[in-house]
Amino acid sequence: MESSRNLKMKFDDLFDVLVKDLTENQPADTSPALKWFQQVLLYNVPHGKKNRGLTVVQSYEFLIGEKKEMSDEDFKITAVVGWCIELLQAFFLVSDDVMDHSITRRGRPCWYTVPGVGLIAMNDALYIESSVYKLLKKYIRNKPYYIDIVDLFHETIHQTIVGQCLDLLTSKEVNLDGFTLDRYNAIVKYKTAYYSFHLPVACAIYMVGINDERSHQLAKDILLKMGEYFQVQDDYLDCFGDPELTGKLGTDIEDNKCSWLIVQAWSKADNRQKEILKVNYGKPEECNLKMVKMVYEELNLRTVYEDYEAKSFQEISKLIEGIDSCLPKTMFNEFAKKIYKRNK
Ligand code: GPP
Ligand code: MG
Ligand code: MG
Ligand code: MG
Repeated sequence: MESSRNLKMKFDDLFDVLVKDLTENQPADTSPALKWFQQVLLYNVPHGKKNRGLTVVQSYEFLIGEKKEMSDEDFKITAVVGWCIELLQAFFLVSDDVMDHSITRRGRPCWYTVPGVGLIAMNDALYIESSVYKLLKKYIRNKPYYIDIVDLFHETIHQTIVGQCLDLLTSKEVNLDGFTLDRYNAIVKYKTAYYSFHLPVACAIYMVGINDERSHQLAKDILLKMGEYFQVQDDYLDCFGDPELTGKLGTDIEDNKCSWLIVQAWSKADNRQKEILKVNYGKPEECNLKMVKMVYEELNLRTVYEDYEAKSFQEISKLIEGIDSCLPKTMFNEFAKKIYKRNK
């Protein structure tokens, strides 16, 4: 099996090729758009952790088994599909940062705040999305799994948009009683878990030729659980993370988001604490933030989170242990290990 550093370097190298695919040999009368889009891609796509993209390649390696080497062709097409997920992620993040009024992303100003960009960012997001299908067509249109992968991308985008809609509508609630754990779980399943966890592995499963409903369902159950856990971490880091490491400044409290922290706080708070949360949650001033964070500290949410992390990791490990199909447990374990106790 390829060392993960080597694999990452080869994966990174492919990006320039894909940028060329999308911006060269196109109709000459679209030239200014192509130049612009090249900047969009360079700014927004390659600067993340790339976990989602790399997972397609790594999962494929696990699925073909220890004994077989991955061919150069296999590497290329799995990496292309991986980059398509990174493009999808860029499409979501460019849009999400506008909707969440965010300031920084991956350690740099959010794209819509860059001088000269503004709301062009909306079209840029759509441009990135539509490019995914250009690349899939160019590289895998003759493969037997082409239709499954294209369909999976369509389904996943739909699920993510539904999740984002739930996230945005819930953040308009004035009554914190609406921030239930059930609502929270629905938001994170749709807005994060499908595209971040289910999509990369499900692509790899299709690409090795596994089509049976049961294997796909089994993988989905475990991956959605991991995705839920990942978004709880994201919510925790929004408030308690180090922006130097996460590359972004939190906005959940100001944005009145149905974050894991407020769901926990609301369920544990006494009347005084509830009053403080009611007055200060969803407000923009520094003093409002401070009051909310004070209640979080009073309720020991850092410890509540650590307990959740340990419990959730155990639950996921148990689910993985129970796998009784051709899917390799190591594939899921590696994935779970990558995110356990993450700080970025
Ligand atoms: C993460 O939410 C979810 C997304 C980025 C999906 C966005 C979906 C769209 C259809 C636009 P988040 O706002 O907590 O992420 P972050 O903390 O990275 O801003
Ligand atoms: Mg958001
Ligand atoms: Mg956001
Ligand atoms: Mg967040």
